[in-house]
Amino acid sequence: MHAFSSDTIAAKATPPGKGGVGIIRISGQEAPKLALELLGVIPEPRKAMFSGFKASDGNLIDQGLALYFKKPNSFTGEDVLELHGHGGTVVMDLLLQRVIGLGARLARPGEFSERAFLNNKIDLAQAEAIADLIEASSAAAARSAIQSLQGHFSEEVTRLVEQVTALRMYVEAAIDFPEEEVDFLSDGNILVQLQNIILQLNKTLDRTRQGAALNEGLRVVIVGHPNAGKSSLLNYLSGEQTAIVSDQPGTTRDVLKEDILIDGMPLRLIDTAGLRDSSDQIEAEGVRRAFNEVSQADRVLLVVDASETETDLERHELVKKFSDQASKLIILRNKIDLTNDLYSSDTLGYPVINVSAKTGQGITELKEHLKSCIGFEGQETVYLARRRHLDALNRANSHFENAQQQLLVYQAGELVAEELRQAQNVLGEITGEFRSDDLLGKIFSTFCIGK
Ligand SMILES: Nc1nc2c(ncn2[C@@H]2O[C@H](COP(=O)(O)OP(=O)(O)OP(=O)(O)O)[C@@H](O)[C@H]2O)c(=O)[nH]1
Ligand SMILES: [Mg+2]
Repeated sequence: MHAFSSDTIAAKATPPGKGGVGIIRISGQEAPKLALELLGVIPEPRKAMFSGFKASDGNLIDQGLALYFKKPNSFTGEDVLELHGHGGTVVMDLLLQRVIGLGARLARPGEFSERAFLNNKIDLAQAEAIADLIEASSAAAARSAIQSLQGHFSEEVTRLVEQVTALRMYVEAAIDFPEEEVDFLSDGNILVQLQNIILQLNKTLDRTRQGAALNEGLRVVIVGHPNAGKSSLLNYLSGEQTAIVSDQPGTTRDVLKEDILIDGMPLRLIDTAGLRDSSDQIEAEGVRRAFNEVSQADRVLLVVDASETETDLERHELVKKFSDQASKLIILRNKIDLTNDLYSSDTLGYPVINVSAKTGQGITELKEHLKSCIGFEGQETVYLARRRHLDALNRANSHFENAQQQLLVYQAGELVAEELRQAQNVLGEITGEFRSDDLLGKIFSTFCIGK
């Protein structure tokens, strides 16, 4: 289905409804012939031409600007004709029907971008950035999307792929000359290069993680003992009474999700069942689900009671339990309105914020902290990315770590080469160099028509 098609495609590029101007975009080999029928001439490429748009009987459907791009110098890499007419629903429909009547067919969602990809005008991450720029829900997301669209993210990935390719060649050469293999593998050069790649990858991973959060919302899960005030916090942050709050421990059993914006930054808040050993089967299932959410979260808000002292926190059962999620953990001392014993622990190694889900004390600080987690409004360049990219980078990372182990522990050249080969493929999925039709279908079908 996504094999290259030679059909000429057409769609309205402007949004549905009325507007001052409406644009119909046509791409494919029939575009020049269509121009001749509709305008009477093939316009000079890249020059706006004012013209009538003719119906089959020679009468005008509309008049406006025509723009012609000759292949390969167009968005799709094919001959492209754009008709900028008046943006009325009926007149646009008539024009589109006329174009279809002349042999074009209606484009599928994302088909223009897909052709641009298949003709090597943009890579897959750039194509995704087009959709993400259009969908951007904040200025920061839009700024990052344009970074990705310009190819800065892809360039970093491509640089990594080049480094991996060079290293692979080096390792494979070593395997081909077995008498020298051991020397090759132990001369330290491979290890240095490998560690360098891992370092680079982790930098990219950091920015991609931020970009994915900016794009798809930071996943923030709220956990803690029963009655800590988790649901109250969800309600306070979302401004809605979504969750039931009561002084009965074990009130929340299901996982509750609420999408909110913090000053334009998208966030998915997840409230969970209070963590305790429970003989109640339903509650125990809720606890299991809470742990599952933690493993998928970008940030974990661990809500504790403000009456707990700093020493209590150091010994806190849940702080210990989540220590493997250390980089995600934020400790919230809730119900600070009852104690007013403010402190932020330096010894704990986690950010500690004093809050009250009742009075709202400390909530601004919490919001600022969450914004800074993903560099929202920060100075650093972030690429707008998707979970798909993040997943690929993570998988590449584990192949590199395996390669390092094969090298250091087993001196197994063949296995090092194999891990590098797999890492290279995984990285290639990001830019679409290594791809399946399934993946393309999944990505482009979520675009809207005309993109
Ligand atoms: N004074 C005060 N009371 C609070 C605060 N946050 C929550 N509470 C109260 O603490 C009790 C428990 O609140 P919930 O939000 O239901 O607690 P939870 O952590 O969701 O509890 P479970 O769902 O049972 O795990 C309720 O009576 C809340 O009104 C706070 O910041 N200050
Ligand atoms: Mg609750």
